[in-house]
Amino acid sequence: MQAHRTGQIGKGRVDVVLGAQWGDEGKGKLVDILAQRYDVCARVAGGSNAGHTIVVDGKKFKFHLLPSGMLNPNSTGVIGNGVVVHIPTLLEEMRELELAGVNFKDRLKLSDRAHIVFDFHQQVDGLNEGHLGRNKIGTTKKGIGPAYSSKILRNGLRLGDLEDFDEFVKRLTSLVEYYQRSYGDAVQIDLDAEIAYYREVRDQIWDMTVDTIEYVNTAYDDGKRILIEGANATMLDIDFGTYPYVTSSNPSIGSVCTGLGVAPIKLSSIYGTVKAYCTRVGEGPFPTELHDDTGEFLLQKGGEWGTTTGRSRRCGWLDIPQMRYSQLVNGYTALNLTKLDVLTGLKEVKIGVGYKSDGKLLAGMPSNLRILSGVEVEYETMPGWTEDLAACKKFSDLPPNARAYVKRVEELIGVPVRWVGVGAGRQHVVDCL
Ligand code: 2SA
Ligand code: GDP
Ligand code: MG
Repeated sequence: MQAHRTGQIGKGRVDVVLGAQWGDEGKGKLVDILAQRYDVCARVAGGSNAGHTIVVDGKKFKFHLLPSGMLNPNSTGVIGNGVVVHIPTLLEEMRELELAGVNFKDRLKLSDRAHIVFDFHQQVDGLNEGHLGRNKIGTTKKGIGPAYSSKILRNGLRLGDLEDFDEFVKRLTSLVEYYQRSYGDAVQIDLDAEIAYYREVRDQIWDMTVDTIEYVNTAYDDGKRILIEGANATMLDIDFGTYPYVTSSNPSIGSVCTGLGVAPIKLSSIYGTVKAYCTRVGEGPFPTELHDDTGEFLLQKGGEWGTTTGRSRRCGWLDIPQMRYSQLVNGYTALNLTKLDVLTGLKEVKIGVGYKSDGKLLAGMPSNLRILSGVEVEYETMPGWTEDLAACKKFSDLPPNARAYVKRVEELIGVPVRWVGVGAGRQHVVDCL
């Protein structure tokens, strides 16, 4: 019997890149850098809400559904069963990247178990944001919540359902009726046009659809190196994040197993990506948020606008209680500390080191948002630096105050910093090894 069928450790390797804060830490950039040395690059959760920007030789590439590792021509992209796929977005993203010179031929595998995001899921996402039944969350309106709702409610459709198209049409019709009953005239669905669209793209999608669980585990047994790209981040996790101001998936470590079908024993390194400061887009508590000139400085200098929606991101200081919680949940083996260059020019740099509520230091991350929103954050202040970091390659190349900042972050979180980001380009990275 083959090793993957018994769940035993084979010859391959599985490493993971996760977002450690509220997203947009720069996961895509690290995945792109690492992917040059991996055979397979996989997405395991979320959908086209994600936005990963990669800059190579000054040229910008934006990824939403496709794994960011696909710029490496030798790596195969996998969209795991835990991802929700909006097919028009996927095809458009492939088309744009093809125009930019990326070849997808035989390089993309879609899980037959991945659920489909329909246009009406996106419409409903917008309706829900308009206060139909809950508070505004500030979603990307990409249909993520409604598509995962269909999955959980068990009336969703999966890519594998495209195999028998007549059955697909029957189930799609029932799903549309369900939404029409639930939302009445507020949703506009042209069922015939939907069916015609899926009939047209069915073969193209079906050609890329496989049993990715078998594919990934066989690759592992064959000694292949697999890189998993997290989308979104721990504080947006439906279980661990600031619920209800979260996304509808599990962007933390658990989804690597449930969203791809890889056993935990096969995982090697877990890289947490953490921005040298902190940002959040959408609603919800953000204890170290800055509403002053420094916040504006970080927004402008960091170019903190959403990769998918263009919304401006809220900015604040690095939050250690949040990072300790993130470490607790994910067990990072090393950190990727990004955007250190953005702090250059600040006279002083602050780090949030403790949360106090009613004068008492809190031990963990409060689940109660009233408490989290009201915490008083204790800060440590460190001297800033003015030197340009762009050319730094080794830790010793960084100016002393920047080195002291990285060391203090490492000490406070208790995880070694392996990489430091010093610019948006693929070459702008310090490898601390
Ligand atoms: P959703 O659309 O249901 O997942 O939104 C729920 C919450 O999750 C947040 N969210 C994100 N936060 C940061 N970055 C994301 N991706 C894009 C990017 C965002 C953009 O890379 O910039 O372009 O605006 C992302 N996707 C979801 C969202 O803001 C809600 O708080
Ligand atoms: P992701 O969702 O975690 O992949 O991050 P995004 O791509 O949404 O946002 C990160 C932004 O910061 C992108 O525009 C990146 O090009 C940029 N970026 C990544 N790392 C660095 C860095 O070290 N320095 C600077 N200045 N920009 C960076
Ligand atoms: Mg992003």
